[in-house]
Amino acid sequence: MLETKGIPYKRTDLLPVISKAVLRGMRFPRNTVPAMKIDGRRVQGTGEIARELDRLQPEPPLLPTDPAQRSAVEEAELLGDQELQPAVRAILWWALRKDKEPLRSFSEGAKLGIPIGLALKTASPIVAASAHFNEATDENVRRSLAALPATLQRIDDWIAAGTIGGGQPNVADFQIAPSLRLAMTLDDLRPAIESRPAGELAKRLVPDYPGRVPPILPPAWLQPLRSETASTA
Ligand SMILES: N[C@@H](CCC(=O)N[C@@H](CS)C(=O)NCC(=O)O)C(=O)O
Repeated sequence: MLETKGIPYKRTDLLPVISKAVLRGMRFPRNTVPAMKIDGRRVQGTGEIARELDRLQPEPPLLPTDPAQRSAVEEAELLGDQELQPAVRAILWWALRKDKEPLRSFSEGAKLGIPIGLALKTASPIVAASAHFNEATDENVRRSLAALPATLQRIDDWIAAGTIGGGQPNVADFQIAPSLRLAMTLDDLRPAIESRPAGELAKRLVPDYPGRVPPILPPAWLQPLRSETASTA
């Protein structure tokens, strides 16, 4: 979003879980990333950051001014934040708890301030805690996978309607595309996403995304996505 506005910035990446303590230590009101200090103020969360950036520098807008367009974008934003992202996180942490080896691939290019090897040594408790915080239970992952085809269809429909996926990305694009891109790091999920409009949008907005998880999910759990790939082929 900062790049869209042409605002220069310095980025720091934080390890999951450790991020909570760091943000508290920096006196941010909540414990989630993204979190930004701008002109001495602390602004946190994709949505709040977008609205603050629009206030500081209105052009190009991250939220449409037309009321009907704005409420459509806000509906898409909500789905990205409340449905898509939690589902993808639960699936990813479930997979990483089964096999930690792919974690190394996610650290590529991270600006952590400590060596990657050292960071990876702390991985076990972080993966366990993240799996817990993100409700990476068998039941939740199965439910998330079953709900994914409908979520992807809603995203494709918003792209067709021009709510997201336009030439000028808005806050809903920025809320949705990174989660789609994260989902595409899983070999199990990528085929169901990459060739549809949602996948094209994710690749366009987030061309480089580190991380790759080889197939690991039980095939029966992936059935809802398989039939989806077949019916859209
Ligand atoms: N989509 C949310 C993301 C906020 C969020 O849930 N961030 C996660 C990471 S993606 C977080 O910091 N969780 C704390 C943790 O996992 O320790 C937003 O709009 O800001």
